[in-house]
Parts: sequence; structure tokens; C-alpha cells
Amino acid sequence: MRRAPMVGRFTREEVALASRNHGMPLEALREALTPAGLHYLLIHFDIPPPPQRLELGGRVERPFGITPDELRAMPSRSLAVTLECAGNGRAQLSPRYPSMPWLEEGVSTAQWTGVPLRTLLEKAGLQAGVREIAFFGADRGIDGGVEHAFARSLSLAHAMEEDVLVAYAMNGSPLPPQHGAPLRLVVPGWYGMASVKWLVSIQALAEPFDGLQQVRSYHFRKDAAEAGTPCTRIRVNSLMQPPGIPDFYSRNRVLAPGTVQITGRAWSGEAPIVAVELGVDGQWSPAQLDAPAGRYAWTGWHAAWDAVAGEHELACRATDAAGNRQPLEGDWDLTGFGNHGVHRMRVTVRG
Ligand SMILES: Nc1nc2c(c(=O)[nH]1)N[C@H]1C(S)=C(S)[C@@H](COP(=O)(O)O)O[C@H]1N2
Ligand SMILES: [Mo]
Repeated sequence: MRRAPMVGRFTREEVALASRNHGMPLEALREALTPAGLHYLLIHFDIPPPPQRLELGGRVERPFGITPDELRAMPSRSLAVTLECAGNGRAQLSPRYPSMPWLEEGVSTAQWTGVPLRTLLEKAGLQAGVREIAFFGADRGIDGGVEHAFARSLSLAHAMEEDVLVAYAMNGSPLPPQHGAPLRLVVPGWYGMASVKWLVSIQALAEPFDGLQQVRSYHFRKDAAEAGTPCTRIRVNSLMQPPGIPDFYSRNRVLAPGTVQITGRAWSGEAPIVAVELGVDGQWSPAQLDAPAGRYAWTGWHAAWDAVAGEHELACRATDAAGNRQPLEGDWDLTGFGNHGVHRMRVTVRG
């Protein structure tokens, strides 16, 4: 069922996935909120036609359906949220899992507006014994030989947290088709797979949800025989905005000597960012942090670098308030999840 990891050149299938599911161009790190068209994308199957109604059912007292217009009339919240694909960094591991070949660009931040999920669950009235809430997208396909609609669940306690949203707007505009129009779940702090797009149904369950995307995919494993541990909160991570100008094909950076401000962003789903270091040819020094753009949004950072002529390697490394620090090299994972090894960049300084 599971595809075998591979080494060597990227396949036609990986190129096709990478064209459908683009990453955020790293120059977009200059923006605290990623413009919608530059926000990374991960779509497993096809973009479905926009569902007209969202149904709430399962173990509830008063099942109901709601239209996007009715939802927009309810009290809302807006939150800046950094989403990262659990597979971000997969393409840097070897052997690598045949899937979306992210290098490091599967992360972005948007302002999401919607109704707290909790409001809808309270309107439906949960029966005694509910353990999980499951979320179904309108998109169907086959993975590992199993046909299913993309679906995920949250524990009841998590689903009742006020910051889990049923969102209808991204950066102040209606959700675009590729980001889940008209309604999607937004689960701040968690890897992107939890934020189900094209939401059609929310079901209260007395048993743990057993959908493929919940119990088989999105687990850290070293070996296909392992049950693994679920991917949940986003691991501490950071990126740099590439300085200077790029070489078209290699993307290597070229710049002039002198003092350069290196800037970037750092995030963690576990705790606030407390430190970022800039590495120049293996020598680390502290960067300055900007004020965070919100509890669930990345933190900007900057550091001055005295660029001297020659070839250099730049790197950045973040630490969060829970003491989590990025590893120099990401941990190998069978399916390529959770690689938060430091971001490195080749830079040529031309005298
Ligand atoms: N219905 C549905 N929801 C989905 C997905 C999907 O394929 N179908 N992909 C998930 C994954 S793996 C990620 S990383 C995020 C990406 O959200 P974005 O495309 O808006 O950036 O959506 C999640 N929600
Ligand atoms: Mo993802």
C-alpha cells in the first residue's frame, strides 16, 4: 500500500504534484501576511465545486445545515495563522518518500476570519459520550488503494477551543477555490492537514475517527510496519528571505560586499519564538526579533551580516519558549514528515 522511498532524480509524478501544489516563493517572507496568491497550496485530489451547505450531525441533539451566507451573519473572529504542511522539507531527505516534493517553501501566514467551531457545536448541542469531532471535505480520491473524501478529526476538548475556526475569509476576501471555498476549518498551531478545506460535514462521534488521513497518513514513522506517532503541532522552524539576486537556474544568490540585513521569519506550534540565530559559514550569532504578528503567526527576525567577497553558506536556527530548537539536520522520517532542520543558502559575494 505504502510507496517505497527512493533516491535520485525527481520523478514525473513529483513534478506534476509540485506544479499543482505550489510553495510560497521565499521573497514573500517580506510580508507578515502572505498574499493569497502566494500562499502555499496542498490539494490531495481535485478542487471540488464549492459546497452550498455545511451539515452538522452525528451525536448531536439538533442536527442542522447552514449556508455560507448564514455563517457570515454570525459573530466572527479573525486570527493571523501560520500554516505549514507536515511534509515540508520532505525533498531534502534521502531516501525520500514519493509525494509532494517540498524543499522548504510549504509554509505561509494568512489572516483567517470565521465563526468559532465551538459556536456551531453549541448550537447543535452535543450528546453525552462525544469523544471526537470529524470534518469532511467535498473532495474525493484514492490513496493507498482506498477511496475516501479528505477528512480529519479533533478531540472534543481541542474542537471546543475558541481559536478553532470555520473560516470563510482569507486576508479579508472570500476564500479562493484552491484554499477551500466557501468554508474551511482553521486549526491554529497544527500542521496544515488538520485544517480541512471545502468543508461539507461536521460529525460528532462517540468513537475515535478511523479515516485514512487520520489513522494511516500523518504519522511519524521510521518503518512501514510501525503504527507511528501522529503529526500534531508544528515543530519549531525558520526561513530566511534570500538576499541579493538569484541565478535563474541554480537559484544561488549573488550580492555585492558590504553590510547586508538578513531577514526572515520563525514559528512554532508549541510556544512563542524566543531566539533566532544567523549562521555564516558555520559561525552562529543572535538575530533580533520583531514583535510577533499574533499568537499563532510567525515572528520576523533580522541580523546584520558583513558580507565579504567569496562563497558563503547562510543558515538560520530558531528556538521556542518550550526549549525546542531546530536540529542542524532534519530527522529522517519514512513519509518525510516534520523535517525542521535549519534552512541553508549558498551565497556568492562578488567584489
Ligand atoms: N479537503 C481537504 N482539506 C485539506 C487538504 C486536502 O487535500 N483536502 N490538504 C490539507 C493539507 S495536507 C494542508 S498542508 C493544508 C494546506 O492548506 P492550503 O492549501 O490552504 O495552504 O490543507 C489541508 N486541508
Ligand atoms: Mo500538508
